[in-house]
Amino acid sequence: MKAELKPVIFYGVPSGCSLASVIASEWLGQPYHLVRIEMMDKWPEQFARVNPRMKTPAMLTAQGDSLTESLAILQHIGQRGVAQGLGFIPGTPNADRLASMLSYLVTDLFAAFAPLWKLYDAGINDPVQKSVLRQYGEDSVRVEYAYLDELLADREWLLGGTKPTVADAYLFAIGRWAEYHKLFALEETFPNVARYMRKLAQDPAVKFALEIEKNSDARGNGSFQGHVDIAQLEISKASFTSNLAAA
Ligand SMILES: N[C@@H](CCC(=O)N[C@@H](CS)C(=O)NCC(=O)O)C(=O)O
Repeated sequence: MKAELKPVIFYGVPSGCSLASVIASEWLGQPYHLVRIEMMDKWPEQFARVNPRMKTPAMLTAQGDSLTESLAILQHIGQRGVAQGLGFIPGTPNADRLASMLSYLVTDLFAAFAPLWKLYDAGINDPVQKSVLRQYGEDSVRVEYAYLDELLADREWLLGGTKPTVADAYLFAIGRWAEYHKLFALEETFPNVARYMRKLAQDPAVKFALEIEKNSDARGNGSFQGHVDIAQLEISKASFTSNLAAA
């Protein structure tokens, strides 16, 4: 069974950063499966073999290896999607630019939202703690959105090319959190980010990934091969707990 596996992406709802891995898989246009994780419910035990940290996204590659962390998964998809412009040949300046942008997004931008998720997930009741977390989160997000708004002023896509890369999938997945947490009026405050988000929201792969999150039976462009039951998957050790593979 292992050898026959198509890549499998484990995505989390509600509103997970894993949306990016689904969008990128759809843009790649090669067969893949999905496993849905309801993050507010009890997580399936088997998932610990894919990611012992119990976080989404995670992936089983076509070789059956588990791969965790958005950055690694998106780079993996990007390298398979050089022809589509999703990523670049390793060692080239554009590959460096993409790595740099992805690193910024998964560290600085993602981290800016951390206090807001803490507030959301931990059910904090103390009004002082609540207001400190809220203010700190909002201030941090504003700093990053100001940077992104300037960057996007004269470019259609994040890296300035003519096609979206995996970094655009990730920015859409995270960028929607400002609205989720009702932080500010995006259109008035950061018009370039707003325009960018509006444009991506019209993209068929993005629409598909959002429908999937809603648990609809969306079909996508034909590369999605359906959901699979995690219990049916043969899962070896997660990549970061394994030894280096022989070259
Ligand atoms: N460093 C990881 C973080 C992944 C992460 O925190 N995922 C969130 C969803 S966006 C999650 O799974 N949260 C569930 C939890 O922490 O219980 C990455 O970039 O992939």
